[in-house]
Amino acid sequence: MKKDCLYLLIIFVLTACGQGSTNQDDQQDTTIKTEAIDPRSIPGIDKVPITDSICLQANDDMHFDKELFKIKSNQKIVLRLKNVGSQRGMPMSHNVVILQKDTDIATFAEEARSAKAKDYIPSKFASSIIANTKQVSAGKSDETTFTIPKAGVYTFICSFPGHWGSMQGQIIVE
Ligand SMILES: [Cu+2]
Repeated sequence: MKKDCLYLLIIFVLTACGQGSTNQDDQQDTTIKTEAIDPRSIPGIDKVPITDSICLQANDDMHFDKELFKIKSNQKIVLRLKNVGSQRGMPMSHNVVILQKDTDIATFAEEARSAKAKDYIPSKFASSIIANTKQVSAGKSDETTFTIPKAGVYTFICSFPGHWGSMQGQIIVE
């Protein structure tokens, strides 16, 4: 009789543990939003030189002129954006926002859409932003500096509504 009870207890504990770990896995799936990208898997990365200045141009076709950069960790980097779009017709403004590795880009961009008064920089996501330039209109430019302490692959986008899909690139930090 005693033995039976012990078996039952063991079965119960095993089942409980099993369920526990399943729940934990489910939770992990929803918390991790973006998988860590292996820098070696990025095409053309070998040919990108290490730089200490990220200089971008943005145009009316909603594209940056460059989309891949390589920098060193813990080094002061200059971030510069020039809007080379037309100053006639319907002028378009752009910015550059460098995001933390684990940022859900689509959610960030959606939040930015409603932050017009803040230059499309959503205050709710302040901790996800490593650096950003101002929104610059055609013919204008803006500059800032930043440092990234941790190696990895970081994404930058233009947070003007509807631009991030085509206006994005990656910074590989070594
Ligand atoms: Cu833009």
